[in-house]
Amino acid sequence: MRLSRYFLPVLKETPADAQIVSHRLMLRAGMIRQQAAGIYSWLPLGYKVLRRIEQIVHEEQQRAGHIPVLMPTLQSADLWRESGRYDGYGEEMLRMQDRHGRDMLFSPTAEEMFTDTFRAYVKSYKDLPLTIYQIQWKFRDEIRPRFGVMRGREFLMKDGYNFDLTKEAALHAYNRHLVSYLRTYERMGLQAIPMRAESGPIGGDDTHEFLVLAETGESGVFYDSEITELRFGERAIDYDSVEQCQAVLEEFTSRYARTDDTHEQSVFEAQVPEARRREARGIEVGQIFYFGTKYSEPLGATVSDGEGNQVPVHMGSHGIGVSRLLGALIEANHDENGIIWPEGVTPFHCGIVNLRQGDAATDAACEDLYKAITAKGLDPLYDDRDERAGAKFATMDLIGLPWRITVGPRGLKSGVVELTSRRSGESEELAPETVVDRLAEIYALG
Ligand code: 5CA
Repeated sequence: MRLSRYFLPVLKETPADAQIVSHRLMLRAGMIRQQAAGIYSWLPLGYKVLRRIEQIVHEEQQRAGHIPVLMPTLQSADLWRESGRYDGYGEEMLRMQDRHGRDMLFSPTAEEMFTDTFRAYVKSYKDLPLTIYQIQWKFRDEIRPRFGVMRGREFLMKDGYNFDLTKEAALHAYNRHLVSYLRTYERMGLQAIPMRAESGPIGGDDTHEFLVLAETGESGVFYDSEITELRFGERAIDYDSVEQCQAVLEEFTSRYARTDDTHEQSVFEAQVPEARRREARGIEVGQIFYFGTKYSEPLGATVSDGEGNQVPVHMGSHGIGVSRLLGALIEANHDENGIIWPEGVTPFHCGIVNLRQGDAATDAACEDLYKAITAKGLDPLYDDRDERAGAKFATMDLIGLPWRITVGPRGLKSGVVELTSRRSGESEELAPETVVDRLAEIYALG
């Protein structure tokens, strides 16, 4: 993409009403625009990152054997009356009526809709296990939407639902989700810690939330520094193996504690040597639940068990805050000049800065680089505007592309361009062909 033809409405001023750094940077980098409290438009740069996050979530869900579908956002209140949640859900549910006076709502979550779909088609234990999921917009009329996409009213969620014959099978689905979530966050360059949690309106006794470590997180946590070294992407995990999925869960047991839970803390302190104890704050980027037959029973989602009985299926639901992840990623990856995207989610793989726009040799070198990088299957952003070098660098730093190639007449005379890492700030002078190979190498590995 050529910046002169792109739509990147960066702001010079720091927006006064944005309290946390990710919100400020998303507005300044022209990623989102607020349309109403907690409701945002996704501008090209923000939309690109959102799509990359979605893509990773889809790939990791399907690697775990889960099947994508798409359900409506507007749902009939009658279905929610069947589960008993229509009256109980409270003010967070946005309710409306259609022209016939029928009660409708904008889905804040979708246990009822998925259970209804299941009961309509699946009748036998032979069709289990089954896990279906969607990535779809949700609406929760939060009393205090704040921090940009971090606590929105409209937000994008991956929500998945497992249907199993027995409690044991459903707990395997729970553990499988736990492992696949750890891989998902890791691919985005995030360190996530799964912690036992409260279930709230979703229900059930077994639930873990996933915290990404960042200063502005809402939850305080103690953790064992060794768990930040666990790498899931490098393991050949068999998602069908009950033992392998369970063993991961066990790797985390007693190696973290909520700062407001004295019982967890004493277990943690007994288990983890002092030198390895760390304290941090975390942002909740996902949560998994096992709730048994809470929805299948009232909605009549039963299957034949092969022994002549109709039994309600055991279920769980599993959410990832897809739009919130953009905020969490920026909270965990930024400096005073702007965002620093991890390679796994960056909107463009690199930036090309032309220091002397209009100079025939510099323009030609930039064009050649642009073509060569594109030919490798990468997506560069070429700053071809007639702007000062300082302004071009500031834009690149703000939008946070991990690699910047700077092309100027002086370097070209000695056959080199400059490759700069956004994260370390270090630069190297290299021949243009070497830069192209280097980028191809970085992204093949990343
Ligand atoms: N039905 C279950 C799992 S599918 C469910 O709704 N879980 S949840 O309530 O925990 O939401 C899942 C994830 O969505 C949360 O972990 C969080 O990352 C994200 N989320 C929840 N509320 C908001 C919000 N107001 N703004 C942005 N993200 C949110």
